[in-house]
Formats: sequence, structure tokens, C-alpha cells
Amino acid sequence: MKKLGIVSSLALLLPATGAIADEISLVCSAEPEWCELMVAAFEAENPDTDVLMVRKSTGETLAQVRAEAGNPKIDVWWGGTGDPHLIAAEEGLTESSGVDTSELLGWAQNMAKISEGRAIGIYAGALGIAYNSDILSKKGIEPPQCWADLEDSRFAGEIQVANPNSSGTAYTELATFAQLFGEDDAMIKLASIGKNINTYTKSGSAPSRAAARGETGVSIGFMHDMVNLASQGFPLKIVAPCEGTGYEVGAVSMIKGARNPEGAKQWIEFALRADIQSRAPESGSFQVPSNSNAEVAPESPTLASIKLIDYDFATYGSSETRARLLARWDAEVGDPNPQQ
Ligand code: S7P
Repeated sequence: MKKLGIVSSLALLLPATGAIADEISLVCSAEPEWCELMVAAFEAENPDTDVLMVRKSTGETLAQVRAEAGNPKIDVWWGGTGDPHLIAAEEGLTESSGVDTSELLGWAQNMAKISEGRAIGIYAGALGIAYNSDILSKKGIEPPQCWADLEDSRFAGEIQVANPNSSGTAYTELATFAQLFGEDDAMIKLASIGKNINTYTKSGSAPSRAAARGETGVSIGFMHDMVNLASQGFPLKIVAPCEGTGYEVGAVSMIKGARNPEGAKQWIEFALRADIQSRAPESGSFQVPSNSNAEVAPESPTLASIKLIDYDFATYGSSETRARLLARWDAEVGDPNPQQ
């Protein structure tokens, strides 16, 4: 409890549900540094509110929200790729907060439209390939330019990517391959790339961090995460694959039956503000912000200059499609050493 240390005051604040009115339970699926910056900024503006934040990958958060349906421990889910937010909306696990989205760009409003206001777009970012130029040149490996290059045996044991069951980033990769090549060929190509994978990580940004440190030669992930590492001086080169690539619209959702719906709504309004979104680069987060008045960092990848597919969020953000793609990935690609 902030500012109120005495038991009698605490009792007065307890609503019938047993939740404490000045606590917001947040699951954050963005990078930990941004999660922490957001919590600190919110609490500075709202000194009587504690934000209890846990950082979790997007697929893991969807699993928690499903498991807690009817008795949620989370009030609001901020960050992470939009597909699992759309799936939670479709499954009736989240609800509309009714906040004003009129300042948001079209792609962010589209997410709200598809989900009937339950998931709202907060940022966008494109998927890409990164390589450690020191490692590849030391080993005499020609850098990749295309997704197809990653199937080549010159990359044996050199590639890292996340597992799409836990990671929204890796699910975006799976859905991107399905949209670029058709579902059957996507599985064949991913299995072929799979022969060159050294580790399937839980979190989507871990592979690029490993590539930056020289623990792997090549990573698949979001370009804005790669830009952050390259701007810190790591020898990481970023590739927009020649065939084209997919992108994410990151989202925020209020959990259905939230113990503190007013707090959740307050968080969502805060997270959509231009001045708040403009602060993301302070934490090394270079996604394109969804508020049309927010500043776009010069480091942010320019989406218009990348060959992007027309990502079908309604289809790839549906429960049925995700369940089918993941079942096929488990059966036809698979992770030989799943991380606990
Ligand atoms: O904040 C960086 C970021 O790339 O991470 C999110 C991602 O979905 C969360 O990680 P997982 O892949 O582990 O689920 C993205 O939404 C975001 O842009």
C-alpha cells in the first residue's frame, strides 16, 4: 500500500472482491526496460497507485489469461504482439475499456475494430533477420539476404529464433511464412531452417541479444529490437528479407472481470497518450508508436521502406488458426530441446 500504512485505512479500501483499489495488476509483454519505465512514469503521475508488474512473453500471457478465466489475477495486459491479444478477445477473455482511440493511426484502430474495442494497437514493428558481422566474416559465411538463405547448410548451428508456443515474435514469424509461402510450404521451409537452429528460446528478443553478444551468428526477430542492440555498438547487421516480411501491431487489453477495471482503463488511457509513447526510446524501444502525435525516433525502422506483406490480423489472430499452426509447427518443425 502506498501512503496508507494503517490497517483500518486498508480495510476501507477493500472492495467486495477483496482487491485493493489502488493496485493495478499488469502483465507486460514488451522489453523489461520499457515495462519498468512505463510503471515508473505511471506511478509518478498517480502516487497513490501501485502497479504490480510481471514481465511475460506474449504466448505465455495468453496461457495465463486462459487459465485464470473467470477469476483473473491480471487487470491489464500491455505490450506483446497483437495476435494473442486478438485471440483473447475472440475467446471472451478481455473486454472493451471504451477509451478514446481517435488519435491513433489506422493500423491501431483496425486492431480495435477487429476485436470490438478489446485490443488496441500501441505500436508496430517489422520482422527481420540479424547477423553478427564479426562472427560471419571470421567463419567466412556469406550473410543472408532472404528467408530462403537461412535454409542453406552454411548456417548449420548458426541460427537462433524463439519458440512460437511461448513467443509472440516467433508466432509472427510462423504466420508470416504461412502468408508468404502458403501453409504447407511454410512448414517445409521452417523445418529446413530448423536444421540450422541451435536454440529455440522462450522470449522473442533473446535470439538477437545472443547474436549481438556473438553467441549465435544469426537471429530472427523484430527489427526494432535489433536496432536497439546495433545502436549500443554491437556488430549486428539488420536484413529486411528479399521475399518480403510480416509485422506486428503490439496491443493493450483489459482483462474481463478485472478486479480493478477503473485502474486498467486509466493505464490504457495513459499508454495511448502521445507524450507517453514518445518516451519509449528512452528505454531502447524503437517500435513505431500508434498515437499519430507521438514522436517517431530516428532509429525506428521506416516501415514504408520495407517490403511488408498485407498481414491478415483477423485470420492469424484467430484461435482456430493459431491452434492449427502451432499443432503443425510442433509436429512438422518442433523443438528438440524445449526450454522449461
Ligand atoms: O518489446 C519488444 C518486443 O519485440 O517484444 C514483444 C514480444 O512479443 C514479446 O516477446 P515474445 O516474443 O517473447 O512474446 C513485441 O511485441 C515487442 O515489439
